[in-house]
Formats: sequence, structure tokens, C-alpha cells
Amino acid sequence: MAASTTTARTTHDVLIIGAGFAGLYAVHKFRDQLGLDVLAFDAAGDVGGTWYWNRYPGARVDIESVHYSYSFDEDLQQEWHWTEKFCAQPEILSYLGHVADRFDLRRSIRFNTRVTGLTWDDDAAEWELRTDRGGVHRAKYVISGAGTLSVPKKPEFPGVEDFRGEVYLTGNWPHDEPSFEGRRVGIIGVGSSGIQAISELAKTAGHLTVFQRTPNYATPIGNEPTDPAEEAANKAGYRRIREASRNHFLGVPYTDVQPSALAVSAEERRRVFDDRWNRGGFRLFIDAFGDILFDKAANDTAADYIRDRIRERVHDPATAELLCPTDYPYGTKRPPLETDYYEAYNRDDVELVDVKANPVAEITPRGVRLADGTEHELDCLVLATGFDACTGPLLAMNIVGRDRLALTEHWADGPQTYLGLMSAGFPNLFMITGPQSPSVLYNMPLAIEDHVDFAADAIAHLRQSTLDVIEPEADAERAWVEHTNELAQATLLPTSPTSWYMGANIPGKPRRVLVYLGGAPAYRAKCAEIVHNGYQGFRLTGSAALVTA
Ligand code: NA7
Repeated sequence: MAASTTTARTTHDVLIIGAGFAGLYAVHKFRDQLGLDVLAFDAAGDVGGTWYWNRYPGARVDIESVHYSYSFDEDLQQEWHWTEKFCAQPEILSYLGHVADRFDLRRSIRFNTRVTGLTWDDDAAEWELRTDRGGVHRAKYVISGAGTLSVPKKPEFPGVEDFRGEVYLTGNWPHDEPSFEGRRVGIIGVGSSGIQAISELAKTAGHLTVFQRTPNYATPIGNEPTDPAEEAANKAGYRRIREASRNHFLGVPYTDVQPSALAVSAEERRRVFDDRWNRGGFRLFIDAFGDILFDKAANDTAADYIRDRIRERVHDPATAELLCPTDYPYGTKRPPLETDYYEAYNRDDVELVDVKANPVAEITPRGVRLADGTEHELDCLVLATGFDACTGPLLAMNIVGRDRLALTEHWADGPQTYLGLMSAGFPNLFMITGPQSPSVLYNMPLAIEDHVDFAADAIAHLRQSTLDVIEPEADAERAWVEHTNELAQATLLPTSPTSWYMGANIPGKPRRVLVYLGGAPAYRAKCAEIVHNGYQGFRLTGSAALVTA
């Protein structure tokens, strides 16, 4: 690991924020491929990004590991062996550690260093970045790989600090692997993190109490050990697989989607749903019928199917009903994937508590007290309550752009970006997988590579001329925001009352779609067209022109 020396002032070509999938690739791309002087920062003690922090029991990837991995280096993808179809967090962290070793990336990263401020200096036409270690670093270009789900939602429950037991946050899990053996454990939250954790905690806790507000449409992940023959075939065909992935809405090489759930007979629909359910992963969501996310009647067929399967798996009918989502369409909240999640509720030592009907009133020194006065005594409380998604990581960094414009001000009514990659008034700042890009609706490592490559190409383009500043035109940004909103309105997403896709999980956060819903292929084509047209919608200038502008 690189020594975390605090140098008061340094100047570089590129500053990179984060050492997860995005930051690591950016260091390699800009340092090793473009030959630039780079310096990266991460608040964590080592590489990994989201996979460094989310080490709760059951943390696992939801896209097949063979696809959820870097594609930029053929030798890397040939030599790495995934032990399972959907690998667990420790293995993904080892992979990222291997990437850091293989490309000697750690020497360019300052760990245990949080970025606390980022200010555009109009006169020098460069960014000044400040850290919590007192460092002040300057560069012409900044790449934010700060992530999309890296700022956990603040606990909303009064009294948390007075709880006499232990409190754990899934998004900031301790490294010493706490034991829950025989203990009374409570968990609040049944999103992807909660659902993964509950399946594991149920096996060890003495008693597990699940506090559920909104039930989720969880479907089987279908994990299994890697099949050597399949691995060999994947490695032989990696080039084709990556190409197919990049041409798919979600960035996975699935090819079986049918046009409409309403255009087939009930029997055929059931056959398709059964097939996708059994094959696992996001196939039911994205590889069954193309209208599930767009047409309520089509969506109802999938929602009914999932509810039936939940009722088959949960023995107690009242518990099963409580686990069945009814008041929002399938897929409008991020669909979780599971292994034996519903079976956990068949255990005598697992209890489901409905905190929609009877909300959490406070955390007491002994446990969780509900609105009706009932108190659940606990030794440990796990908060799986989600993240300030997509905009949270950027807004946390005190970014101030041209003319002292704060990003918090520019985005007061929701994110404003061009391509979800840059924002007007914030020159030379590339927001990898930023809001209004496909990001979390695209296979993340591929989405990251696309964005880092776009930024690298743009910078290389500038450096070939006398120009050194790129930023979106205000009109282009407005049109992009409108376009992403229109795409969202054509889907069922805005109908979900609490989805983080819409910023609806954080009290007071503007309700705006945070992802681009046109799919990765349309997005990639749009980016290519913009570059082809000479970076249409961007203003490319030289510092001298900028100073006098
Ligand atoms: P999510 O999907 O945002 O889930 C958070 C869960 O916590 C969800 O069930 C929430 O219920 C619940 N929650 C949040 N606040 C409260 C309060 N105040 N009371 C009761 N319950 C609450 O976060 P995850 O970490 O599971 O997943 C985030 C992403 O990480 C995931 O989609 C993957 O991409 C990886 P609610 O639905 O708001 O009623």
C-alpha cells in the first residue's frame, strides 16, 4: 500500500477521486496509457471502492462475475478465475487488489485521504482539490470515481446513539467480522443489502427481527460454482461476449427478451417467467418481456408471478402476504436477487415486523421501540437503510465551479448534467457514471470503462491542439436533462414512492430521475455521435481564451 504522506501542495495533470472500479481504471488509463502525471485519493485504507465498504455477511454481486469485470485488458480477463457464477464480496475485493498489483496502481493513490473540497480556479483554469489530511493539490483535469452508492443514508431514528448494543451499517461494515452467533439481532431495511444480509444472519443469529417497511420483489440469483467448461468457453469468446454486453440495455449478453408480456398466452408467459426465474440473475427483470418496465398491465403479470412464488415458499400465509409487494410495480425499485431469502422466514427464530403499519418510533438503549409502544430488545442492530444515491457522493465534496457556483446550488432542484458525465460551469470535471447516465442500469465495470475512455479521448483530443478546457454548453445540458426526464416518464419508474432511482428514498431530496433510461446501446451511440460531430454540445476552449472570456 502506498504510504499516505501528506504533501501540502502538489500539481499534476489529472486528479482522480476514488480507488474502486472507476478510480483504478482511471489511474491506469491516464498514467500508463496517456502518459500523464496523476494522483488519486480514497478515504478507504485500500482499493475496492464499494467492495471495500460493503463487507456485510451475504454481500455479493448481482451480475455474473464473468461480465461484472474489466474488459480493458485481454491478459487480465484470461488469467483471472472466478470461483462462482456470482462472486461474493471478498473475491471481488481480491480481484481489485490483483488489478492494483498487476498494473502497479497503489503508488499513485493516497489512501485514508478524503476529498473535502474541489474549487475551479478561473484564472489558472485548473482545479484545486483539498483533503482531510491538509493536502492541497492542483490539476487541469479531475476524474470523479466517487461512486454512485457510496454515501450511506444517515440513520433517521432518534436515539441510535443511546443504544447499548452494537449498531452496524451495511454500507460501512467493520473489518473485524462481528459475530452474531446466538445473539438477538435486528435489521432495518429489505433492499438488496438487507435481503442479502438477512439470508446469512438468519443462519447464525440466536433470534433475528426484520423490520420491513416496503416489501421487495426479490428473485433467485441462481448462484453456483464456476463450471470449468463454461469458463473455458467464456474465455475463448470474451471479445464477442463483451461486444454483446455493450449492445444490451443492461450491459449483459442476454438475448432472449420477447417483445411483450401481453402478446403471448398465459401458458407461454408462465413458461417464460419459469425459465427466467430458474436461470436466475436479472433475467426475469430484463430478459423476459421488453414491456415490463413500460406497461403497467405487462408489469402486473410479472408482479403476480413473483407474488405467487413468494406464497409458495413462505409457510405462514400471513408472513407471506406481508412479504408480497403490492403498492408499486416490479422493477421500479432496484430488484434484489436472493438465495434462500424467503425460506429464512420459515425459521422459528426469524420474525418479520411490519414497520409500515407500525413505524419505528425510536431506538432505545435496549432495542427498537415502535409507534404503538412495542419494544423489541436487541443485542445488535443492523441498518440496511440504503444510500444517498448517484448525486450524494458528488454533492458531499464541496465542489465549486466557475464564478463560485457551488454544485449544491446548480443541482438544488436535481442533477443537471450533459450525458451524465459533465455539468455546465464545472469545466474539466468528469463524473464517472454520474447522475443521468446509464450507470446503475448498465453493467458497472463496462459503464465505467466507457466513461473513463470518453474522458481520456476528450483530453487527448484537447492536447492534440492548443485547447485545454472542455465543458458542456448550458443548452446542451438543459436538453439532456429534459431528455432523461422524458425517458423516465415513458417508464413506470416515477410511480414508485420510495425508489432511490428517483431520489425518493431520502427525505427532502428532489424527486428527479437519477439514471438514463434509454439503455446502454442508445447511450453509447449518442456519445459516439457527439464525438463524431466534434464534441457537439461541449465548449472546447484554451486557457488564454478562457481567462479573457
Ligand atoms: P435500498 O435499496 O435503498 O434499501 C433500503 C431499505 O431500507 C428499504 O427497505 C427501505 O424501506 C429501508 N428503510 C430506509 N429508511 C427506513 C426507515 N426510516 N424506516 C424503515 N425502513 C427504512 O438500499 P440497499 O443498500 O439495500 O441497496 C442499495 C443498492 O446497493 C442496491 O440497489 C444495489 O445496487 C447495491 P423503503 O423501501 O424506503 O420503505
